[in-house]
Amino acid sequence: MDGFDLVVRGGTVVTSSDVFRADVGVVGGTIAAIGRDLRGGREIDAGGLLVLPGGVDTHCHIEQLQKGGGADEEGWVSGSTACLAGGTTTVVTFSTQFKGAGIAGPLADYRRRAGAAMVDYGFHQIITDATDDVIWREIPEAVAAGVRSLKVFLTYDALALDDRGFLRVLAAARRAGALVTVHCENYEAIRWRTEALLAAGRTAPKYHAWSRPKMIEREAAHRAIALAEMVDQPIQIFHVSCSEVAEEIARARHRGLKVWGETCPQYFTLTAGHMDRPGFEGAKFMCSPAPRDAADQAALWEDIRRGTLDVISSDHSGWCFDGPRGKQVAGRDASFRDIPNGVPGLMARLPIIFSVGVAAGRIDLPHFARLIAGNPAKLFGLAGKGAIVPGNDADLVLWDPARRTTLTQSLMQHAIDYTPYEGLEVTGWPVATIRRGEVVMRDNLVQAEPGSGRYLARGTYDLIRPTGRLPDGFDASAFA
Ligand code: DUC
Ligand code: ZN
Ligand code: ZN
Repeated sequence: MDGFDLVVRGGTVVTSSDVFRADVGVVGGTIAAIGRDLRGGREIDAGGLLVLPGGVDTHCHIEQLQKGGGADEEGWVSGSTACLAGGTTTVVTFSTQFKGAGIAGPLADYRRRAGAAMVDYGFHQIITDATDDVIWREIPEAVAAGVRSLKVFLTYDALALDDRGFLRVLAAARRAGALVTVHCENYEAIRWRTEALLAAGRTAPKYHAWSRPKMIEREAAHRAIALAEMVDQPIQIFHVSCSEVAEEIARARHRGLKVWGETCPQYFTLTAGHMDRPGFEGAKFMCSPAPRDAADQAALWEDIRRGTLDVISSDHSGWCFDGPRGKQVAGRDASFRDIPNGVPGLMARLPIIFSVGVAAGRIDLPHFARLIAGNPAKLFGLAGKGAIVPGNDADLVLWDPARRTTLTQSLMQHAIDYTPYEGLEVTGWPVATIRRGEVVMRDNLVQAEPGSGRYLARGTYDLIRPTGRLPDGFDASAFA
């Protein structure tokens, strides 16, 4: 067969279910055929390489607005560059609401800023203030504009919703037809332990983990699931750090609830011990929930294998280590309470998960493809993304499964000034990234036009339809 604009020839294609030798033919940026002996105007030799779906990162923070003004240090051009260099072609990032303000204004600002994107993108809307106007007018408008997921925080002074506020958001999402993602940690328990640690003079970065032990995450996940069950609203629990939380998800799923779980590379590679480095160095590894220990990592792999956790995102956060705006915003002697949470990982996500997952023999190739692309695309309604099938966008990564690389800051193409994975040796590396049929990265060199990324307005889809099971059969979301 000929007449393709582009043919990726002779690679080993990895779909969500199979692995086989084939050519991939592209017409007009879309996968037109998968087969043998395809011919096209341009051909790329993929002999000896895997052909993977372009990565879909449904939890990453790019150019997020800060309360005091300005945005965090990862902009759309640098963030997209890091994504494409690491094999990710689609992201869902965040629009934030500040308490006391609405969501339409910031969302318009995020849309404008994302005009520079070089990856395809969508937004989750963070809700921190469940006012009547936000709940009854602004959320439906945002969802109608294609922002089909909301994020709520159950902790953090500036972000946390109380249970009533959370219920109101769940109800609004149910009415509008949106997924709710949840940061699960118990706010009051963290406050109490933090007060105690600070009073005891335990202020170093390592005490971040002490301030939020696993039961704090588990309790919040249990509560989030119970409240979501009461409203009959599908949720995804973000950044699951330990099996205790996955157990809550498994139990919910067993009962037929629509509850999904995401985890991140940091929970397979970092431990609380990393935060115990001398001086302020431990701040580089500080994220929430906190990294746990080696036994927790092993248990988390079991949750991946069972399918309880079915998405691995980066949770990339835009805090530099040096300088006045990032980890040291409160000074180099700041207590753990005042150090911003989050680690960078846009570029490292696929190499790490391939290495510790596939190369280490823990998961097979289709499972890898589902975790980093297929499942997030399905769960978040990203039509045409996440899988190598005819009709989908031709988002592909040519992957050398044997190449060994030592991760180091000079390889990362993000704007952040460090990587928490410094010195980590990985097996498997992206050789080329193709976005909608265009080769946008080759041998670590990203060549894409700022503004060539597309906004993905997400329409309604079956997966997040409520189950129809309500306590007493009463749909409270119709009234409050
Ligand atoms: N939660 C996130 O989702 N991202 C960064 C920090 C945090 O606590
Ligand atoms: Zn979070
Ligand atoms: Zn996050």
